[in-house]
Amino acid sequence: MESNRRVPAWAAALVGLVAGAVATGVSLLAAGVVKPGAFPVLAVGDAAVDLSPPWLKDWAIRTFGEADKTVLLAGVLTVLAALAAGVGVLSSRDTRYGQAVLACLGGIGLLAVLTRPGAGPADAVPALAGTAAGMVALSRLIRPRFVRRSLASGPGSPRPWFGGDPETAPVPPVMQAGEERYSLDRRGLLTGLLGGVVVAGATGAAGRLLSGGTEVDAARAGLALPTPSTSARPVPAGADLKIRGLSPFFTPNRDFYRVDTALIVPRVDPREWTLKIHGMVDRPVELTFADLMRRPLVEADVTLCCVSNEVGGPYIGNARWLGARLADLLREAGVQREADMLLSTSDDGWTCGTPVDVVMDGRDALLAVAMNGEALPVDHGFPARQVVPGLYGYVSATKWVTEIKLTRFDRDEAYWTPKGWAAKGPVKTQSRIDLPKPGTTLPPGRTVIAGVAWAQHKGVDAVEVRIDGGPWRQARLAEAPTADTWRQWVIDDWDAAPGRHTIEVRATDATGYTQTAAKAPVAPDGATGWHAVEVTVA
Ligand SMILES: Nc1nc2c(c(=O)[nH]1)N[C@H]1C(S)=C(S)[C@@H](COP(=O)(O)O)O[C@H]1N2
Ligand SMILES: [Mo]
Repeated sequence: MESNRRVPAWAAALVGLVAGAVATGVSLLAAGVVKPGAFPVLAVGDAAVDLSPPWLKDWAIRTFGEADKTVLLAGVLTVLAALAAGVGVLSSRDTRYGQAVLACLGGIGLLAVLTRPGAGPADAVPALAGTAAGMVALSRLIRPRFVRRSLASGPGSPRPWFGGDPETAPVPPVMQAGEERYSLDRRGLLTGLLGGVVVAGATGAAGRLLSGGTEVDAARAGLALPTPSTSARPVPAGADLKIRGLSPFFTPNRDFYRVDTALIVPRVDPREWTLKIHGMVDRPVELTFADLMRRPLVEADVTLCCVSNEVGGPYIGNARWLGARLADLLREAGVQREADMLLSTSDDGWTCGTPVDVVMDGRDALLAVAMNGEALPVDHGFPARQVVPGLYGYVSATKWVTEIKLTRFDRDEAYWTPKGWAAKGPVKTQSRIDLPKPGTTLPPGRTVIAGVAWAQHKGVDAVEVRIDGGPWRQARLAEAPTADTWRQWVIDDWDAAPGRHTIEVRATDATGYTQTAAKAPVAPDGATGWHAVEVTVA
């Protein structure tokens, strides 16, 4: 395509970008119709999460915290935009090259979509439709029809860029002559690009609307929570010291940490949700959400924490959960003697391995439907998730859970195990200083030191604090309703003298174990070491 040579690189890049946007918009629309999870951009991001090595994931969680997914999606979109611009430039040399690269990109999206857990043939539609739309947009836009004679005189208006058959449209004589008498028809280019942007925007918005899950939000909002058959133990009045800056005893849902591998959280309609309990059981069970809500529901206060929480880190929260006892459900299914693992799977294919004996030992291991008095927030597993006191979330707390398979640890592996995390993950006794905040400057005199300590299902017996490596002092412990929650602690008579100070904390649990000073990283089974905070008194 000789004439294409005169499309300047920046215009060609813009054309590529718009064609890419059209492809993305159309595939988003198709995904809205077929299945939101079949949006290829998302599938590529999901695949990137699954394929990236553990150190990269740890680094991403450490660096971006809970924004890690936004950063990843932004990354995928940036790479996509760069590639689309490249496709535009290539097309301005030879449209076949551009089209070929575009087809390859579509193929990658298709592959990602089809290899997602639970993908069916229909999931191919968004990737195919998007690629086709992108190719059409590219071929329409990259024709040299937005170049025109710079010396053109008379009323000749620029030829239409979109619509009209480029093969039959008359080629301006000057172009045939191959003379360098063209300049960019900015208006033609602009209308072309605008048209593409409109198509991309409209299809994209429609797609978002269709997959937006407004129905799920409505179903969640309309849910009436049954009264518990067993209420939580009353929370002692002294459980919350109500000190400003200290984590409250109950973490409000909006402040509750979120950790999962989902780029866009699964929106599961409770009317379509079922839970299958199968594998090494005598009587496989399939439960609907209505079945679950009709069961006796137990209320329990449980502190959930993440194995990726660094010493002193934020990935911990305490909530009041309402749910069916997993042990009852398992008994109904009849767990066979050799089964020692509950392999649970979420709607988006994530898996989690929980020891059967832990779930059956009488603790409040729940299939939860509510958190702090409301239906589970979508981010926290609506309509149902597991909660097991005493285990890190990655081995217990499956959100959007749809399947529980009874199996054996020597036969099956959950999501994080082959990626370098321990197959079993009991929570390690830990403590954190919330006040004073690290790095702050405080006035001299009486200063409150306060925080939380946890040893779920064992219970915290003591918390000690020391300053500048001096003698350990007993902190005053707030009460807790059970051993399954964290406990607040406080030292309110530290007389802070001017200078720099290091405050350290350590907890002792009800088994008599005192936190080790030895620092261990979060992988493979949880960090150890004492939380230390440095402050300046001046
Ligand atoms: N479906 C699903 N459930 C999941 C995870 C996940 O990646 N996917 N992550 C687990 C981990 S590692 C933790 S720590 C808890 C966090 O639960 P939260 O996000 O409600 O705080 O969820 C667990 N449940
Ligand atoms: Mo976690």
